[in-house]
Amino acid sequence: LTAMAQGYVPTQENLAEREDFRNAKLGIFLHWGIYSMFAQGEWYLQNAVPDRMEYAKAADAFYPHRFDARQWVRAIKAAGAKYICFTTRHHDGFSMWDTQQSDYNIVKATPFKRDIVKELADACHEEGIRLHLYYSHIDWMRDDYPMGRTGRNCGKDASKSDWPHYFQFMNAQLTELLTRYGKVGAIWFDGWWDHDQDATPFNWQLDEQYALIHKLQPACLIGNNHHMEPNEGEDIQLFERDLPGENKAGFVDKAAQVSPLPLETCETMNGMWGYKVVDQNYKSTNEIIRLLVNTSGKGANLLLNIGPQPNGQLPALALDRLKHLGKWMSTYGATLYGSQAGPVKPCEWGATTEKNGTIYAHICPADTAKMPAAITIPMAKKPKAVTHFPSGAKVAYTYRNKLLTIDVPANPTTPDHVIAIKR
Ligand code: FHN
Repeated sequence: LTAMAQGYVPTQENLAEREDFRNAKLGIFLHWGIYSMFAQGEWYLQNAVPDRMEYAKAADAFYPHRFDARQWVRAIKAAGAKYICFTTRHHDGFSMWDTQQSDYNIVKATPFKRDIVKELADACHEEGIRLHLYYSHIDWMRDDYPMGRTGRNCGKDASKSDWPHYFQFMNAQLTELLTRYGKVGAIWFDGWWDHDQDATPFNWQLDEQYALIHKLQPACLIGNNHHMEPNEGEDIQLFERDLPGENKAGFVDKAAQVSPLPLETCETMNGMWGYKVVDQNYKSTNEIIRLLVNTSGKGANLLLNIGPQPNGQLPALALDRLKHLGKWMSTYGATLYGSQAGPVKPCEWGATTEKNGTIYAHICPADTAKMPAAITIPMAKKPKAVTHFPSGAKVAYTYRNKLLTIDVPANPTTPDHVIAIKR
């Protein structure tokens, strides 16, 4: 790190924003771009197209006539999500706003000609939901981006790589994003890992880029999906497809240490981030609830992904999950929003959250056949009250040797059986 990044001191606004983000618990990730038209996920260019210029022609047919930002935002808000993270530009380099830095964008290159980021930002601000912007460090289209381990078979000319030019381009784009669309809750970077196998460490000049972002919007949080310890200047720590501290996804040799920064886990609703027509394998609402409870039980937020269709609509199954999740959150959200990780970390029977001196035990084993007869929670003192949530009915318990033991009904009727324990 250069001198500029050393000793990054977040401003008061930034710290307040971190708290706001920490309390949010649920966000919806949206991967949407011209790749949605090929309906094979957001990596289609890298995976299947030998000539990126042929791929780029798809822009001329992108006309998502059913796109309605307000409808998206309302459905997402009704699900209980407090923020949206939108792919302003993914690795295919296509910009979903009216950027002046390249003509390869939604307004200049498509017949649709509408600034998607603007419409989404306006809808988010109107509905009072945070807006986070995903921004790819990688670009499979531009020659000036110095190729890493991806984008090698799309017909790019490696001899034209020009990092200073590309860096300036990115910063000019980020400046647009942070000056034209009102408050941006976070910039969510992705792609650092493209150069993780370089013989000499690649210098992304993150310090300079982060300083620019914090100068333009001091409260704006920065996250970088690099699967490593946070760099100086980052305000949130991201875990893709892993709970904080896990390494099921196998991105690095060892699981990244969990930092004291606000935490976020991102995961897909089906299997793919971008729309994939054959991927209808959506997680059930109960699975999503369990995932959310487990992330909250780690003190993290869940950023749950949807890949909108090429016509601009959210897939019916995604809408169904949002609706059912919203129903559940309208009652149980109170046990998650503003909570911290509770004393029992995610385990076979579920997880615990804690808020205002009350522990919430969420009993929701993945395998309902493994419903425990009882759960135990370490507590220094006998609890003041143990009740069922939300009914408030008293629950029988024993307290011995600093251990609270609560019997669990054999067949709970809710996907997540919640007990409130007042310290
Ligand atoms: O390559 C991307 C992928 O397409 C997607 O955007 C995910 C989201 O976390 N991030 C990268 C893979 O780590």
